Amino acid sequence: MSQFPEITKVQYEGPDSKNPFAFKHYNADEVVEGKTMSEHLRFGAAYWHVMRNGLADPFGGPTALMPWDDGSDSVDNALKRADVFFEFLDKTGIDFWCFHDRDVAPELGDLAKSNAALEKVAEHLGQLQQQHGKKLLWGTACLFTHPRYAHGAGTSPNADVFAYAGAQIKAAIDATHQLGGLGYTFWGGREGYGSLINTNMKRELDHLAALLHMAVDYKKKIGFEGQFYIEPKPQEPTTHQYDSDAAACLNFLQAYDLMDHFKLNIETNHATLAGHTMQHELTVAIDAGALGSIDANQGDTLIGWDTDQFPTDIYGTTQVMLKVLEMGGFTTGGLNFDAKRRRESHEPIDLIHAHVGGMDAFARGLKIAAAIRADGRLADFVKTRYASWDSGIGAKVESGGVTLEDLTAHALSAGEPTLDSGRQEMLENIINEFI
Ligand code: XUL
Ligand code: CO
Repeated sequence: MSQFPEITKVQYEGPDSKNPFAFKHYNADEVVEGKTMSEHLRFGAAYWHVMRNGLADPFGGPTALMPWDDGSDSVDNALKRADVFFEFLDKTGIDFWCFHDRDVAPELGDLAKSNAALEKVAEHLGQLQQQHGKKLLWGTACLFTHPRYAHGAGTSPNADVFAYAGAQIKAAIDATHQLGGLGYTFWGGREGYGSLINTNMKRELDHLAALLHMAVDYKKKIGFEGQFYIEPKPQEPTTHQYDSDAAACLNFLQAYDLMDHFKLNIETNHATLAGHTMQHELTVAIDAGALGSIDANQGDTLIGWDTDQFPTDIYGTTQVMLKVLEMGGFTTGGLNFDAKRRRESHEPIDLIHAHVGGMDAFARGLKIAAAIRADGRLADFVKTRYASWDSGIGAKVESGGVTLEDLTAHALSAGEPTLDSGRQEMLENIINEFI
């Protein structure tokens, strides 16, 4: 029985369409800069938001209607949910998906039972993937919901909890591998602290690195070729999370000799919480050769928490797509909608509206970004702004070997530098020409 009977499959109808169930901009097979839109955008749906998010908030319980869900923690219920999820992927035309172990299968009385449940559900998910022609973008382990992880998982002061987390990661990597996952994400929901009064930060970080090295070893051992990602977030749930932003993650990876094995999964709302723009976070990751994937959403600048809204801001999606195109596109990664409906949008069909809007916003961002690149004025301006580094003293500094004495000799002969305008407003106007 269909759970989204209002629609068959969302189709592209073009910008003039008034059909709420049609794409106005996302035309999967349309070619932009030599690739189709679906190849560029690689949309993913988050199992935890689509199937498991009841839309509760700190002041009130769940509102989401899920007529397919009997509310039990049974494997049977988990199997039925999976069927609905793949109907949803078909109808929206989303090619990829992401999951936590505990989204897809229940946590049962003990680890062995939970592992068995995950294996059973993963088998069914594998069949559904085949039938529906969908791919797993990444899997992950939920190491933050259960009370045992209250003090952390890989950074818990309790070694037994650390071991439990390792066991859960092993099983989640197994499931991801079995499902042909293109990646595996580590988001350290509880990897941080509430207060330094009771925290040994150095030991906690050493332990986290040890756990990640074990994951790298295990991945090699079983022949899992998916990309490992770390997802930065500065706070919430903990006061300070160790993977606070892209730069902190890169520093951690470098300090513990993990750079070769990880890329970053950057989320827009997490950038906002870190006090950075998404553009900043993407640039930091790309410049280190480490942008792997994106959790596509947006925050509310009027609320200081992780609201995980669907991306609708065209300016924002344009900035993201400018960066993705500049990088040469995704390889293993994609745009995973780590986004939830508002608590008031409680009907199943709102899931469709939300994703259609996010897909269209990114399709527009892609087209606008491609037009800005074809125009070339922005890139030319930046190139010219740095022209003094292409010859003379600038080129010598870049190729190395220049001393402070050399700089002094140059400054003495060149005299007071003349500065060109940064023309920020003119460049902002150019972007608006295309939006
Ligand atoms: C939490 C968050 C997670 C990760 C996966 O803010 O973004 O859903 O993406 O654990
Ligand atoms: Co996320």
